[in-house]
Amino acid sequence: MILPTFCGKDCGGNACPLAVEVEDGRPVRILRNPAAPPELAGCRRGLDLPAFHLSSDRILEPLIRVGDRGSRDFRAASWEEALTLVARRLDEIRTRHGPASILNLSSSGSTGALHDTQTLTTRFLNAGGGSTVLTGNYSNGAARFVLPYLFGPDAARSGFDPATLRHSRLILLWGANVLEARLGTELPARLLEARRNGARVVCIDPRYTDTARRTDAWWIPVRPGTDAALMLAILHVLLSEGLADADFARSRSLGFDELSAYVLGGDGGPSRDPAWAEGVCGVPAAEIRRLAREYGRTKPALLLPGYSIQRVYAGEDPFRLSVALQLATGNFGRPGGSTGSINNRLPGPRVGSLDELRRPENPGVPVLRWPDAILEGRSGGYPSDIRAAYVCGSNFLNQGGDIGKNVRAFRALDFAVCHEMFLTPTARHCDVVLPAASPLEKEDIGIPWAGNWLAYKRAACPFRGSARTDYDIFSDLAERLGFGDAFTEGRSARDWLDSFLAESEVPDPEAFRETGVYLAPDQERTGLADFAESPRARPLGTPSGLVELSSRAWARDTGLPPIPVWRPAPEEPGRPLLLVTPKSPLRTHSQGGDPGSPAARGGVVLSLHPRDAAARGILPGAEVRIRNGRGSTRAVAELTESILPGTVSLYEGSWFEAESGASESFATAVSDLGGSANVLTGTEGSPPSTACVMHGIPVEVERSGPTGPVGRSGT
Ligand SMILES: Nc1nc2c(c(=O)[nH]1)N[C@H]1C(S)=C(S)[C@@H](COP(=O)(O)OP(=O)(O)OC[C@H]3O[C@@H](n4cnc5c(=O)[nH]c(N)nc54)[C@H](O)[C@@H]3O)O[C@H]1N2
Ligand SMILES: Nc1nc2c(c(=O)[nH]1)N[C@H]1C(S)=C(S)[C@@H](COP(=O)(O)OP(=O)(O)OC[C@H]3O[C@@H](n4cnc5c(=O)[nH]c(N)nc54)[C@H](O)[C@@H]3O)O[C@H]1N2
Ligand SMILES: [Mo]
Repeated sequence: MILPTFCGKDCGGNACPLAVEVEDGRPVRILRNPAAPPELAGCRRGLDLPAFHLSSDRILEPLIRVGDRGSRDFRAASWEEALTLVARRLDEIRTRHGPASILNLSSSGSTGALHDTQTLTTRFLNAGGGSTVLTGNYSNGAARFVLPYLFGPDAARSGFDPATLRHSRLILLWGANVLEARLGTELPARLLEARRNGARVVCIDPRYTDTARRTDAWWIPVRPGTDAALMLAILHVLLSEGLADADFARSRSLGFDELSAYVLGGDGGPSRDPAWAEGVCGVPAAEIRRLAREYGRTKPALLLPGYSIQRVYAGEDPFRLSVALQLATGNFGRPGGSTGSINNRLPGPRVGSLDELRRPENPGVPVLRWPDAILEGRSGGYPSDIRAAYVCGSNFLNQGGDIGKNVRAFRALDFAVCHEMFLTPTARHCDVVLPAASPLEKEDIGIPWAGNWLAYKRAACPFRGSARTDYDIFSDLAERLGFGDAFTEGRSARDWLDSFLAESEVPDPEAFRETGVYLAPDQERTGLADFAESPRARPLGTPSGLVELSSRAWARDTGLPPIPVWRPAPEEPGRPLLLVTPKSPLRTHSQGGDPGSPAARGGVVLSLHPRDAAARGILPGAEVRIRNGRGSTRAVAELTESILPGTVSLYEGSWFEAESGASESFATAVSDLGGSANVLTGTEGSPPSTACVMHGIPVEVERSGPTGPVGRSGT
């Protein structure tokens, strides 16, 4: 039997239309969905769905912790016992300390119109009286913070459809590794198509990625966290060599002249020219000039900023400058161009989805600061004293900054419960772990990360063990806690899906359920094209009606200059290397980040330049330690010319494994054996958005263990 399916992972695709071949209730393999256009192809992570579903590491029954937090000591329990315990503990804590004493620690382990782990958790907690919630996100927190200052509410339609790449002559992938770390299902195919049609691709990235290799790109290695300086210098060349379309920019933005004056040194500071930028970002001045000239002369040019360039210190400004560059070159809002905003900001097809039952009174904490909020509470200036955490679809102990602090925070909780498929580092710190259904065990409507289409899947396989869907777990718990009706509104999962389709623009829901794909009529939208065409007739919802490159609101709210400026990160003496922690092409975040996983091929690798290795006596394949003041972790050295000297790279998502086991105090620097990048990152974040800083982390690397190769086994 072959059925339409999709992963529903928060992987940059989310709902790639796939098909699964099932035999006797077991998934055999994943195929392309024949009803989907070839551009909507899946990736290797989708092909791994059966392996995850069938994995012998899956949790198949409820677990109750019997050892220390962080240990693997759990005992199996019945659903009855486990849910009775969870209901009792949540009820006690909420009654004694109020709803805000429960922290919603959910994320996007599963996405979809119904089985969206974040929405389900929020709905459950809100139906029961509320909770403390997390604000912003780890993905694009700095960009989301700053874009409304530029575009007002129109930030929500500032992206582009990937099909518009067919018009592009030049494509600037600025920290966007789209063939390995997807930013939408369709982008890889459209990028390769544009390349075949002769568009030139530029990859601005400290690593020479597969994306650069496969598009034969012009590689511009840049020091992590310095893109704003490079952007300012490009603007300098455009302005001083008469390549800027100043009339276009002036008529569509506020502050172009103010920004130009800053670039030219009119603020009394240095001229932000290529020679200045070379000293900051490491790109030779002559190369910057060549890039600026090619960018200024080739139209249309599409600038796609990856989220990486804002997951750094002062990551707000590169996003304002990418918009400024698209305005300065006249590419803003033109087909084959872009606004310079994040790509997935265009509305998808109309379809119903589960409602969070919003409670505006819920106190909020910036996501990066969740451990601080637990540890410090109201006395530390946070809005609530947190006693319990509800974890669902997240592995935040591993994925949030500063793992040592995250462990301390979990230890300070009275109670923590989680729904999981695997015993992740976060799950190991919970009191109760409830077995969650796999993507192949659920029926849902898939809402893609980007694009004007929808996917659909039926439950292809029966539940393994006693796993249940998050919806069913929450329904049961809500019933026990006395708010079952508020949570379910008397509907089954099937009833909800019927109602979502009834509210949708999908003309033939039965055909959609059969094929698993619906394409909306317009597949080639250019965000803010109407405004770019006639800025007076179609003003934006900003105070000036224009793109606010200079924003009074920004200056008022943040105390920073109204225009984007270069804000250097604080230096850390003795830590000369800058660590980047990008996405692995093999996995979605930490899913498969454990050594036994089907996606763990190759072990934990630190990529570094031979020059940096030689200076430290590190041979290829040697075991190394990467350390800074927060902690240290371990990897196997890969020496490569495909990385800028001075930068080292460790994929995010490997599972944390404390060197001295669960008994360690974690009061001082944490020693990790698992290759988990976040023992090295912090929770301070980038001012003013408090967004996470996960690239450009100052570290030192040293040889550890035997001097010779230890093979690629990793941990
Ligand atoms: N395979 C895979 N793809 C994914 C995901 C996944 O887990 N796995 N997750 C999805 C999610 S949730 C998100 S939010 C997005 C995130 O997407 P991004 O944030 O764009 O992804 P990253 O891999 O962090 O970074 C992309 C590239 O930027 C480079 N880079 C790092 N620092 C800098 C810098 O300072 N300047 C420049 N110019 N380049 C830099 C990295 O070397 C990397 O090649 O990815 C999505 N796609
Ligand atoms: N150092 C560093 N850290 C990073 C990043 C980085 O670039 N560098 N990237 C950040 C980004 S962009 C993001 S979005 C976050 C992601 O961080 P998380 O949101 O924590 O993502 P995952 O690690 O994928 O964890 C999702 C969990 O959900 C579980 N799961 C899967 N399906 C289901 C289901 O149906 N139900 C339930 N209940 N659980 C399920 C999975 O097994 C997995 O353990 O990580 C951030 N952390
Ligand atoms: Mo993300």
